[in-house]
Amino acid sequence: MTSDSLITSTYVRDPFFRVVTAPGFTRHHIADLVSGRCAAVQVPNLLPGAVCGEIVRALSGADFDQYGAERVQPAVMRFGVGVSDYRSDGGIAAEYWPALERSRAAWGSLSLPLDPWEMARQSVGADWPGRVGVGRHEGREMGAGVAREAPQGFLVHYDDSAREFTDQLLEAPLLAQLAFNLYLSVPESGGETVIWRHRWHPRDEEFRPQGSYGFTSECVRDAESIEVRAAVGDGLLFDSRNYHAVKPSHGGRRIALGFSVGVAVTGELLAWG
Ligand SMILES: O=C(O)CCC(=O)C(=O)O
Ligand SMILES: [Fe+2]
Repeated sequence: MTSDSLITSTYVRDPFFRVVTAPGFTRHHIADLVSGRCAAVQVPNLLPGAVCGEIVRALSGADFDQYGAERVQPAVMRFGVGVSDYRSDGGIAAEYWPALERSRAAWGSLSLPLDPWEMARQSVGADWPGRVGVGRHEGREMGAGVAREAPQGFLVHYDDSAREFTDQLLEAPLLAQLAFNLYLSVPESGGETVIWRHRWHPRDEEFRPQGSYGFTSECVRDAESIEVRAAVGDGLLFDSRNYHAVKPSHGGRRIALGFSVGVAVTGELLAWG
């Protein structure tokens, strides 16, 4: 055996960088995600398939908007507003608030039999000792989340409000930030979520095309990764500071409800879209 093959064959994985599958989210899962003892927690059947189908049917007649096309290519569609499209000088652009009002009205017009955001927050926080709610910014409640569809997937990127917003995003300072997704519809193939054991480093900027939210895959070439294939109704939580991407979908729509979850100094879990 040459020393080269020895090096490649002794590639060691981090036993903590794994996907945990569980019947429900617990406080231990959230602690493990924040402290790096797991990479993602997947809860099958968080929402019954029939309810997912009902929401998908309601959304199929709805007009999705596109995330800012100069920043997000290939295109990602959204129903509802995401604050990432309303960043201005390190803070929230004034136009976010009226857009959020329109988004609330649009969600209201779907006349869903239940509030999926409230339901999703309750399941993330079912075992959490503190309050679970929607984050506030200068006295105003943020958006609860967005429905997203990315037929061509998401590029390799990370989400970290502490870096993206130099102003404090929520009233309560945050200790950690997780990403939550609930998959309402999944394609026959593709659409996997890939998470890398790598966090932003200044030298990564050389892999970010000017103005893009995403990085080229070179950025994570040496990093360990895990892949999550979700089924309809699955909930997924992960630390969004780890780089992640979504593969293109084939055969059928991939629609997910998504929001960020902040672990606040107040002991609260605070969601925002
Ligand atoms: O749709 C997914 O699986 C992940 C989307 C994403 O980038 C996020 O939730 O931050
Ligand atoms: Fe993300």
